[in-house]
Amino acid sequence: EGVGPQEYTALKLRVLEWSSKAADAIKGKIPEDASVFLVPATLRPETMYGQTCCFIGPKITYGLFKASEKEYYVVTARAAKNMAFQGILAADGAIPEAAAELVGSDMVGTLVNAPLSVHKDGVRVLPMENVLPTKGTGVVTSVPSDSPDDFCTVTELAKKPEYYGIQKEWAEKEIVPIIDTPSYGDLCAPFLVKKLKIASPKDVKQLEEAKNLAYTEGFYKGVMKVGDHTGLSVEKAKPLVRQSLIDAGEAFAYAE
Ligand code: A2H
Repeated sequence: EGVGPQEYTALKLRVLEWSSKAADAIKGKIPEDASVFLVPATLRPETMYGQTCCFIGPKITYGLFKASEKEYYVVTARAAKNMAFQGILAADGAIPEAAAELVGSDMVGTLVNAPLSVHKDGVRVLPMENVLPTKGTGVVTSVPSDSPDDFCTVTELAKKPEYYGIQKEWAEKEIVPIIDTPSYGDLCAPFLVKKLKIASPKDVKQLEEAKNLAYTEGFYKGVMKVGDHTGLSVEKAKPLVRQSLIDAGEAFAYAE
């Protein structure tokens, strides 16, 4: 953890189709014509092309918070409070009240639109035990090509779909290369997970090492392989991708 404030990009993943449990929990609590977004906080906006699913903590409680007349955000109450202070929610700086509450596990299977993702038909909400309720928004978008944590979790989910109460194919969306690196190739996270012999999301120590290696290599030596900034270094592409997402209304700045 750094000392200064962490500048995240908060991405807006619009709900296309709720899981049945989530649909029941929010019924009648928000206007029929409102859009609801799951809002993951990321430090790697340039990797959003590679989103294959969206993680929630199965035991974490989330709220639907009003951002405008027609938009609601799904985040933890803690994040909503920070957002209100930052002028992001329609709460006028007051402590925001959730229009509805949802437990993470109830949202599993929900289909969301992931901005920039190569998976244009949407991606599924899936459970991740390692999501911390005390960091970001409690929602994590999954980019298994470049995040060892994400790769390890989708691999685990695809191994035991019944145990996790999901459909196997939800965890098996194609992982496309988005960033090329000199040392680890163009699928940095799968490469490092294999190299360090990481077997499950419980190998926390090796995952930490893989995460540091992937981050340093990707950020300082990576080159974009997809999108408007193909051929540009990650270092230069990152702020450009972030700004275009914000300009398109698909993301906003969030700090904590
Ligand atoms: B990152 P920092 Cl491709 N619990 O986004 C656990 N992890 C969380 C979280 C939470 N509540 N909130 C955010 N995160 C993840 C992309 C990514 C990320 C890539 C590579 C590395 C990476 C796609 N997942 O993060 O502790 C989010 O995953 C490695 C550092 O605030 C977010 O960025 O520094 C990052 O951790 C924020 O971690």
